[in-house]
Amino acid sequence: MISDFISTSITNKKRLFALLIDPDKHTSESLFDICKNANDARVDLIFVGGSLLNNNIDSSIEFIKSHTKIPALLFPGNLLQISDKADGILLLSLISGRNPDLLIGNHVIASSHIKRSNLEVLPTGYILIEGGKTTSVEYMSNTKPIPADKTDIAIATAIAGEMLGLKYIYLEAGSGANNSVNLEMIENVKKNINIPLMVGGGFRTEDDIKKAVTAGADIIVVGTALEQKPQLLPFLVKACHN
Ligand code: 1GP
Repeated sequence: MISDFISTSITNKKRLFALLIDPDKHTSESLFDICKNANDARVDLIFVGGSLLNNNIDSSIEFIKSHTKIPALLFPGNLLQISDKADGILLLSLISGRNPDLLIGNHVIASSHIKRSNLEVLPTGYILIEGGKTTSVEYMSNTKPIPADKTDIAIATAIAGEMLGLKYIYLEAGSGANNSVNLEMIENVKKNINIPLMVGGGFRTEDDIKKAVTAGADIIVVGTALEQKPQLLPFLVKACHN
């Protein structure tokens, strides 16, 4: 089970690196390369998802699964991105927003389908934080992010998510954010919850990742920086693991 792998790693003080792959940003050649690099760099998890859906999600995941044994989790940007070819799904409830479809509506539509699949479900409180520009997730979700300096609201939102029974919290600055989630917010959210904390959006350097891990992130998610500079992957993974 992926959830066991995550909790055992965290118990052993190992932080995990999740590589975000947006199938729409890849050709089969670049997907092959990124899978090979992910194996070599010892990436822990692969998240698959994006804001749109141009490439077929089933075939993208089948391709990924045929080139790596790293667990592949759906990170669905919308209902079309559900595929039982993956190992699991981050079932995201956008708890920072007040869009009922993204809090519960889409989950109702997809629940029977997901239940019939073999997907392992990871119920995740998804918290969007202002990242210095309008990101795709903000625009597509039609929700307002929590302002970057409102740590108290982020903490209260994360606590509420945990109280509602969600098993993971994901602090998201948005793909390609100018500013990743600030360290004070990571540290204070982490102090106030007892479930694993994922953090993503705008990480570009080893230093960004080291600082986020030190502040309390259990799982670091990186996508855009590696689309732009795939050669960074081993260094970013190392920064997360050390
Ligand atoms: C986006 O948190 C992820 O949902 C990753 O963000 O693409 O900025 O790395 P980046």
